[in-house]
Amino acid sequence: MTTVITFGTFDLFHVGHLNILNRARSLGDRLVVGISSDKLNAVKKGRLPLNSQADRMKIIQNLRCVDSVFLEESLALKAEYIARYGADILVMGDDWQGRFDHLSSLCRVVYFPRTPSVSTTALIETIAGQ
Ligand code: C2G
Repeated sequence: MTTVITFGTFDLFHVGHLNILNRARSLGDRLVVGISSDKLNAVKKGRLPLNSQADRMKIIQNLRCVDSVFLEESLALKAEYIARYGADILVMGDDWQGRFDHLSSLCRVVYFPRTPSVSTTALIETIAGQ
């Protein structure tokens, strides 16, 4: 059984998120998703997500392509999460290209191209401009 792991905030869930999760799942038999905690986002992006971590976890957990979710509490714990969930492959979007190459001694590391023209930031800017 091949286990795939990926990480993200998945705030204001959109088709770019769905595409990468479906592509990640297609590489293996089981997809485990680390959802960035509210606290981690405050550090990482300097603001809280609009949807709470509990709601973001609930949405991702209920997707057909996802087998299980957990809370990602720190960017520095990837090796621990890979070991804990027995991941064979780590998938990230190519905005993270090269950033996780050091984990390739633990599992295969794959970067997929981002879906163009859609992002949580663009959605927030569009809504704010209405
Ligand atoms: N993504 C994508 N296409 C988009 C937007 C996002 O493929 N148009 C991908 C990102 O590359 C990422 C995933 O969707 O792999 C989740 O994106 P975000 O919610 O923005 O999460 P991010 O801030 O990249 O958090 O430990 C790493 C972080 O937790 C990843």
